Amino acid sequence: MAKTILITGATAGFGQAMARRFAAEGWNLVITGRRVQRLEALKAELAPAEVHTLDFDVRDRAACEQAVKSLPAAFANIDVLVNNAGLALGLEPAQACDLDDWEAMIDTNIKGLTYITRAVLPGMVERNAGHVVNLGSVAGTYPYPGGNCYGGTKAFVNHFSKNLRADLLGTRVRVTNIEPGMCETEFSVVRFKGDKASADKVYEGISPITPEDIAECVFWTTNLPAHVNINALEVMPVQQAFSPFAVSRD
Ligand code: NDP
Ligand code: 8X3
Repeated sequence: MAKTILITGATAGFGQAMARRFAAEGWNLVITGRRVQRLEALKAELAPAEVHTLDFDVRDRAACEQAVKSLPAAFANIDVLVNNAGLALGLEPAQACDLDDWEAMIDTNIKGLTYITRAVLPGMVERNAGHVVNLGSVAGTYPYPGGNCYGGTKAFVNHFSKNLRADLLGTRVRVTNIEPGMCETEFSVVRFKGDKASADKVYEGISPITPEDIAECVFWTTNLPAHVNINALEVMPVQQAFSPFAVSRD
């Protein structure tokens, strides 16, 4: 029987690439996002794969619960949940940030992720099978100027993922935090609020990770033998690495 994957944020970037990757392998898909036309276009593209679309905002707790409850029987037993919907907004220093941006990141990257997880998890535990894959980030481990609240939300995702594992011990439910570095998707266009020129500069002169690279990581992680749990997978482009500590001298 075909397995079912639910991917939040499948209208762009990683989510869209994952949808294509899993559909090509014969999985049934539940794809979500706010942009309905993109969901429908992706569903049409993925035919004859079995695809169910759900358009809702992950910041809306009732909508998240209702969306999971509304799944038709053929899609209701989720084998893999990918909590991918998320965003960064702004790169200003903390003291100059827009509090609305911070709230949107917290509501999406933290609260939305917990709403969906809480709705899907009981079914996985009941079936004693399943895999929750969260999209964290290198920003959740390594601080950088302007990362402030975005990095904080991804640090939550990192620790929440590990704590889920602690609670799920004794079940066969797996949890993985995927932690990508720089990847060219719509991520930077969203971060710079539609300023495509600034977004393009982020990736100038480097070969960033591609959405297909991350889709491959998720596919590999979720198709390992059932006794193996990848706790976290940190993935960077070769052209991205670390700096020494910054020091401000008098
Ligand atoms: P994109 O901007 O390309 O895609 C983001 C997806 O999230 C879209 O499908 C969007 O759908 C969805 N989304 C955003 N907000 C909401 C919301 N409130 N409700 C429902 N869906 C929402 O970004 P990426 O593919 O790059 O990012 C995917 C994940 O990976 C994010 O969690 C991001 O933080 C993380 N990440 C990205 C990195 C990168 O460099 N690109 C690196 C590390 C992590 P729609 O707008 O239709 O609702
Ligand atoms: C996004 C990765 O390095 O652009 O999560 O902050 S980075």
